[in-house]
Amino acid sequence: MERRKFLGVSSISALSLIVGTQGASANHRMGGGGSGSTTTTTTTTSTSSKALPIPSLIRPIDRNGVKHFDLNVNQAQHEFFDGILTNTFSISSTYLGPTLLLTNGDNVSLNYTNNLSEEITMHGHGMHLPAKMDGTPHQTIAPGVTWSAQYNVNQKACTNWYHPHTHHKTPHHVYQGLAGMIIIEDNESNAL
Ligand SMILES: [Cu+2]
Repeated sequence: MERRKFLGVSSISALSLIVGTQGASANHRMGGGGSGSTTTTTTTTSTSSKALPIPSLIRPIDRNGVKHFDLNVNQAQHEFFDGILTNTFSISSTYLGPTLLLTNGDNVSLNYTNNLSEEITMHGHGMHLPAKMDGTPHQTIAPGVTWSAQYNVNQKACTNWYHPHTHHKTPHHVYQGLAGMIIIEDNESNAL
């Protein structure tokens, strides 16, 4: 029981650290400016005062026995620092995407709607599924199009993640915020 909870929470936290890392580097750059000419004692105040963001956990909508997750890929803005909006990509949020809770044996449909002005792909990292549902670099989702990864969940409890695999653009898309966790539960684990 504790193992599953630990794995789930630690993985979500690890993903959240992407936010923290991005924030820290931006803060570092911001902090470097304008400090050369002053001789007064300065109090270093960090603009990184926000709580660590944890992506929300969403449960699917059941349509005729298939569990649907509707995921909207958008351009967005996220307030990493108070009063400063940073342009991001997001999945039904302002940065990163929600955590999806699946159960072994589920029939699922992960419906990705690309509201960006450029093509993407969406890949289920660690998922055991048919190749055509994998979201490879060849399976592009054009702007304005919805692509659904539909399959039967057939693997033990584990923690995976989803992210783009767009040719030559995977890092850019992930850094911009296109990534989220997938948690699979089974009858040997405890649901969150
Ligand atoms: Cu991957």
